[in-house]
Amino acid sequence: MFNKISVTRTIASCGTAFIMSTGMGITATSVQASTFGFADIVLDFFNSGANPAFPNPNDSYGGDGIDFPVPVNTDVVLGDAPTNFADSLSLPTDSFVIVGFLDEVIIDRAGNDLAVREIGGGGERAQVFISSLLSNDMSDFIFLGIAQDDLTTSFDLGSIGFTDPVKSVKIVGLDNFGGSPGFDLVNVQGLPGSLKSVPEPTITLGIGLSMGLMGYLKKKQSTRLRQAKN
Ligand SMILES: [Ca+2]
Ligand SMILES: [Ca+2]
Ligand SMILES: [Ca+2]
Repeated sequence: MFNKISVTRTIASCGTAFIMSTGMGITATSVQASTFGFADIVLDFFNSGANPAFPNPNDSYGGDGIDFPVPVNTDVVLGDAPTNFADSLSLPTDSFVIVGFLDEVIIDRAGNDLAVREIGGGGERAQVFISSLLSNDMSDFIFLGIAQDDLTTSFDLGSIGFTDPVKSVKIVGLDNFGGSPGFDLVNVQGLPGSLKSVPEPTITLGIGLSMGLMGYLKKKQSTRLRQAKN
């Protein structure tokens, strides 16, 4: 099934926060300010309940940079995490999160293209799947590789011959290891040499509108000048 999500965006304040709605029954669980090179939106999340302390499908837990396991918002995996005290979302066995890229796509260039960061060495592993669509339909995804614990695992799209631009990444936990059971996802990144920026529809529209308005004002001004001269 074709499951491309139609995305409409409204810049809520100063262009730093987005209100987003998606089609195809997908609820954007959270959105952060646009961050070039890093995932921008959580497209889907599922908690398997493999950790009995957090039994419900929507329970999201992980580390807040100090304590773990504690309830965290799924959007902790969005954007950059520049410090060692990064917050993280734990994915116990069969739990998953799908993140989307909005202001960039990731394309296959020489060497590694995409990176997944985990925090805390507990031997955790996770499967990484990619899609050229903004999608939460598993049939749109293809397996890329296994991400490891306590470091940034980098992947080469060329290793599976994937030549389309990547827009979504799905991470699936494989175990309940570690103090916060499961794979502790910090963030998902397109590596600098493999990024292609995508124009912001609303901003493009805004520029178009303001250019139109400027043209209108200029016209009005010249009409007024002409009238004054006459
Ligand atoms: Ca981004
Ligand atoms: Ca860990
Ligand atoms: Ca590559």
